[in-house]
Amino acid sequence: MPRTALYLLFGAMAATGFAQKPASLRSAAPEQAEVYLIEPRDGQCVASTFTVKFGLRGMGVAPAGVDREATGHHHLLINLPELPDMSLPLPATDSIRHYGAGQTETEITLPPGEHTLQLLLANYLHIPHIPPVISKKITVTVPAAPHNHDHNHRHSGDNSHDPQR
Ligand SMILES: [Cu+2]
Repeated sequence: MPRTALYLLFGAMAATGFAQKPASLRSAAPEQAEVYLIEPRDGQCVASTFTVKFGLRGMGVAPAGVDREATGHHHLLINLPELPDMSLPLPATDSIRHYGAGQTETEITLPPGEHTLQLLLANYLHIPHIPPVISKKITVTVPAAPHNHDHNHRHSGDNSHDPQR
């Protein structure tokens, strides 16, 4: 996906004289545009595999590659410590997932522990808007697997059946 975007980018640079107009590949976001997580909520405990629902106000969703004003596609940032360069196409990694078909929800699987989730919209070339349309970062917790709980329970139970007592 990003490789395709880069080829498009370089093609556009060659065609339009990139040196004079470096901002032309970025798209303007309407002032009131807002992206947010509908589900899960901040601080929620979730199963290891759970649904993430993307919310968007003041803009529309369009698939990657479709250049339409005031639209973009969603990117889910998972446990991303530092935001990427907002002036370049977003890379596609385990921590930066693209929903270039125009999806508004997904299902992800994460190991036990605390995780952060954040949404970032980007234009048809996977480049964030001006200004970037980005959600608040939320934290969710995947509890330790149930069999661990049973295991702990057995060991912390009373010792009344201990033959040595
Ligand atoms: Cu993208």
